[in-house]
Amino acid sequence: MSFENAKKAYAGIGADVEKAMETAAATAISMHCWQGDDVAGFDTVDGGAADGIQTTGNYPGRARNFEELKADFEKAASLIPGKKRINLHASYAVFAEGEWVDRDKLEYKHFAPWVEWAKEQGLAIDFNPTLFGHPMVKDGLTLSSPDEKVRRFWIDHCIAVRRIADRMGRELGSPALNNVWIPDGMKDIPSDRFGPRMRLKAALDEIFAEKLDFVVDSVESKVFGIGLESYTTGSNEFYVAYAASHEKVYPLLDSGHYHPTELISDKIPSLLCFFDRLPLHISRPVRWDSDHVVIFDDELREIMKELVRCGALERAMIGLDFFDASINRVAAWVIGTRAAEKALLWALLQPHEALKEMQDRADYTQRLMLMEDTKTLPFGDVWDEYCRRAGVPLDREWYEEVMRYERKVTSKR
Ligand code: RNT
Ligand code: ZN
Repeated sequence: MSFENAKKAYAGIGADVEKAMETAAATAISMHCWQGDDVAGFDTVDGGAADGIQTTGNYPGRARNFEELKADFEKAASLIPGKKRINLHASYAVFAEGEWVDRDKLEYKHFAPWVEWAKEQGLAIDFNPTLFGHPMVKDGLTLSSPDEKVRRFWIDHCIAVRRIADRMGRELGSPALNNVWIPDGMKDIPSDRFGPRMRLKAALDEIFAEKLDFVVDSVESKVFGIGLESYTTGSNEFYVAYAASHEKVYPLLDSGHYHPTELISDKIPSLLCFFDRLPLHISRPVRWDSDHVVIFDDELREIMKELVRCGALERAMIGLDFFDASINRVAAWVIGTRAAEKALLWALLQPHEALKEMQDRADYTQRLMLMEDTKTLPFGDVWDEYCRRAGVPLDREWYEEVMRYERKVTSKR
């Protein structure tokens, strides 16, 4: 009943609720595996989030291995509507009993168990080389290091990972996004900014040299990190220019990687003028790249609105990137991913055509009125119906299930 009323209310501003729900359900959101274990990974004892990224908090129950991470992910995914992918890092290699190889020697077989599981779950995979939390990060540097051995190790790692990503894409019938983020930078004022960037450029050329059809390559810039306050080798300009001058390499926008007043929602339409794909890491920076759990806030809605009004949902590769170790990790996944789904559906229900037309007529008064006055339309009723049709709990109804899981499973770890 309330859904039917909501449908009518939205029809009043020209929005088709049925179509919006269909489009939202068909748009994949890539859930990052690293929310489940504080970016620890399976391949090092004391690695994990390091080198410019940090998790804070010590909430009990983090996933410690492949079985636990899969189980937690499945629990979270079962409480979230919409189409999902899983985003893995190379540090999540699954080794046979007694086996271990370093990151430059990784092979497809170390990820075959993930692919088998993804097939069962009906998920496609995205992938990332892991250039942090490892002893070969020397003086905070990887691909831009002046040490040839260090560069070689990480180039070989990236080449190996890219091949694995290609095979994953083939196996699952959907190209894998393979995103390169490196921590390279300087705590204090550098005396050479050019040399490291030229080394990074040469390293990337080697990494991307092989033509692989089931990989979409991306490079992720960042303004600064803890311990890398003065300079970041992989800056925004560096990577946008790199991607623009290299076939099938894309700049990935992470919403936490810019100056605090700079928003990626404004960068989306700029990049869409030049790139046919647009990979994203949606995060929530609080004063810095803090990777807080994504919530239904203004910038999340603005990001989704841009994707919708630029007609770019099929070109975008929407991924999430947050990690909070201070609250229940399964709940964090559910809250953040549901918020992204919610914002996507919300964006699909806005009167974009009318608003654009008002802008073109310079009728800014009516534009502001309409933007503001659509905010209180009964969106909650549409979201509830969307969840019902997806067979997942409504808002506030999923929480008890996560608590039950905590009592039975994660608190016992
Ligand atoms: C770090 C980048 C990067 C990582 C993940 C784990 O600042 O955002 O994307 O968070 O790859
Ligand atoms: Zn990121």
